[in-house]
Amino acid sequence: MITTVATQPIAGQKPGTSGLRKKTPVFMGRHYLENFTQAIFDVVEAKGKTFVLGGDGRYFNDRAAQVILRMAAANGAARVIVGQGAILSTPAASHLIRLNKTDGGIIMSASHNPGGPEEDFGVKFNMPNGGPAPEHVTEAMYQRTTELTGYRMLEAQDVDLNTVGRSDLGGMIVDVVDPVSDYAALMETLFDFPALRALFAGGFRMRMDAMCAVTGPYAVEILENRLGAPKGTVTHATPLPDFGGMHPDPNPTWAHELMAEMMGEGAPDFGAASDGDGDRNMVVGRGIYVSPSDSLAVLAANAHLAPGYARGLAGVARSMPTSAAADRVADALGIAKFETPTGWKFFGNLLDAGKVTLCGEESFGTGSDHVREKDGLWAVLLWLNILAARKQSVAEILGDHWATYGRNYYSRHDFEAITTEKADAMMAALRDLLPGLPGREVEGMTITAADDFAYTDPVDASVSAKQGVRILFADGSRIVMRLSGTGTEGATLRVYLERYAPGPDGLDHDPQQALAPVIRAAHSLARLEEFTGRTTPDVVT
Ligand code: G16
Repeated sequence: MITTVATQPIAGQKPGTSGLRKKTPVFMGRHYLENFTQAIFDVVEAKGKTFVLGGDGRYFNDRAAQVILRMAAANGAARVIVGQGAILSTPAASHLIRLNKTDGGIIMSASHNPGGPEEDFGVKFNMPNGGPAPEHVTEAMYQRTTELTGYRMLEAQDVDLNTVGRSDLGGMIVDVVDPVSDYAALMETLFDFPALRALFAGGFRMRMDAMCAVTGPYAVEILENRLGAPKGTVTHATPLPDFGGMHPDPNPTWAHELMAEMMGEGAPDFGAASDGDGDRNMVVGRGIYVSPSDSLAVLAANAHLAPGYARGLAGVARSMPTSAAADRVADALGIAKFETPTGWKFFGNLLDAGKVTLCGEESFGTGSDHVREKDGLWAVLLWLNILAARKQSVAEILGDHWATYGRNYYSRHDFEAITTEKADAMMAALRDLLPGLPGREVEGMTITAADDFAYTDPVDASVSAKQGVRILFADGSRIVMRLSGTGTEGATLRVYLERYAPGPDGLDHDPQQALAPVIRAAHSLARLEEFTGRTTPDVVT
């Protein structure tokens, strides 16, 4: 039986950089998930449609899946394809949406944010192209949450999501599918699996830290079962509702176990980590960390070595705060380059229009036109394919890259859980300062331009304003500051720092030292300590 449950609008159901993310108890609160889900189904007009559903397995994932399924049936959806156990990595969900030509999908994840009864939960909608809903769609969903008076619910028992197969839920088809197999098959079409098998057979050693999150089953199947990497290559391989207490954010701070191993005696040849929902990646060589901005540039310069990209790239896109290292490769290759706001959703139009093949972000995201999300394991496999083809170490490949293109020293400093008012006041003061900055000298560097980044989408001409403050210097250095759109507690200030060394000298400094004057300039221009009371970042990438 279908009932309409009376409800009232709940304040604050506004999706951020990537869907709606809140503390788990908030999501589990009365009507909270139901209201947002109804808003999604109203905006996408669920009747008669087919959707994909899955999540990263965090606490409340299984219960939320049952609620969303009952509401999908009550709203007249024709069919929902669900990952077994309600599990799907974000890139695998994107692939299933595309493969089955569905009308979109709902992904339950708060990505790299910790999971558990007191941690974070999230829900986002992906479009029929497999990519995150663009701003005008998420805005419409938000508007709908402000006027809801009821939601539609089917009264029914739980669907068995643990067994692959088809069932009926109030007239709606539920297809439970293996979460890994279609994704693994896609990877086989892009990369030289025989060469990768030969690499591992030759004694190549790798460590992949799945951080007790969703990538475990995908990495075990592909790296260990299909490519023959030794058992145990993937660590923390079983997804757990609380990620085993880990903070599943693959950066040097949170993936410290992997970092310690890769920097230590007898380190493996290659290390990698992925995040809660499997779309982020961190890549580490023996004794050398690869910044995400450099990773994108190296992948762009070498992608043609993998079969799926042998025909070359149409173009490369990066988010504005990402370093310009990839731009230098695009210029050298004579291909298009694009600079978008933070958020994978901004790459969708460029990918759909065939303007770019590779995309990347400083926030440990890299991907290509194979899906419409960033893809952690894909990036790891592309690196492996390049290592197999070039027969060099990660350090040698990076060294060659910098010698060819120069080095964009880069780091991001995060200041977390600042009171929202203080962070807003600091950003407002900084914005007021911008018009007067060009020509001013700070730390021996001259400011040439300062603005608040605005983006006009080259495909649909939509404009996104206030996407981050940029301060550019005459020597190519750059400061970017913006507030995170994915946090769930107060404000997170992100300070992005960049300095270019043309080479061939000055390429092997410690990034924090090379960036020291830029860091000091950022703190003084933003009056960071005065506004926030902070002097040292919580996370350095
Ligand atoms: C999301 C977005 C990314 C973005 C990142 C950080 O990643 O998909 O495009 O770069 O958040 O955003 P912010 O700086 O606003 O916190 P994920 O992996 O969390 O979905």
